[in-house]
Amino acid sequence: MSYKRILTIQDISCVGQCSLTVALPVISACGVETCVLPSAVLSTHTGGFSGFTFRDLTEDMPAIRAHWQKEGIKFDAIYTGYLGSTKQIGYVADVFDNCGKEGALKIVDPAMADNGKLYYGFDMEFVAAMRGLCARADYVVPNLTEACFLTGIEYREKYDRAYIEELLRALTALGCPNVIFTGVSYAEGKTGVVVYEKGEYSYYEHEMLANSCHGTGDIYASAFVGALMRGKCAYDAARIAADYTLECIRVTAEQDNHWYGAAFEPALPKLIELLK
Ligand code: PXL
Repeated sequence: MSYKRILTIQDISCVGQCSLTVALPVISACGVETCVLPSAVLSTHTGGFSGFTFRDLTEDMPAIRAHWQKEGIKFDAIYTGYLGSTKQIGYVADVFDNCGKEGALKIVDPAMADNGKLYYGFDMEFVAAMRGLCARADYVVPNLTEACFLTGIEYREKYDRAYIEELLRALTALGCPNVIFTGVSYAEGKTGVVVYEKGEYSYYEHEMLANSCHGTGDIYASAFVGALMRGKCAYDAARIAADYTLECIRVTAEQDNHWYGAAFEPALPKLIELLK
């Protein structure tokens, strides 16, 4: 049986341990062929560095897609992360429509916000376009802030299960049947991930570590996609991704002044172990 081939669409931050520099090694370590469509090239990510360069690759996308179509190149799944422009989201929708094999899974990480705020450079027009992309996805992988921007529900730091369920219903009302909702915390010292599949709610709770790192959303979503493509069910993929991300955060805490990302590389053997 041939192994799976996926396409991931997100930026290359040359330095910063996020987006493609995470997705490529993490999904490859899961034993899945990982093809890329870079959305933009930045010298670093935008979360803490200043003066970074940004080359938007929006206008390269239609020709890349057309070449793949001419060559008959198709993918078993398409997974999107940080995108470079509002206009680009339209081209990504076109890739969804034309580059997936029959039944290809579409996974959208609406990577655009955290801690109650949009990332640098994004606006409400981008959010509206991202809402449309989520409507075409089989799975969306938002954090709390992204879920709030997508649904228009007010962001809260303190919440209960009723609030999370309201967000889940509003997210699925956008048109996406399944939500992998990260960073949901109901108890002090604990956090976890909600897996909401076709209206069924399940929750994987784990320890909340004292340190947090930039880029863990990308590590999480990439490990989730890799595990899903290895044939795990959504709940198991969500659990494996959570355990791996926790290990990455633990390893990062042992490093001196590693502020710009998570040290995910030394933890890759753990991910491979979790997949067995
Ligand atoms: O980790 C999300 C991400 C991806 N790519 C770029 C970013 C960020 C978050 O800040 O700036 C360029």
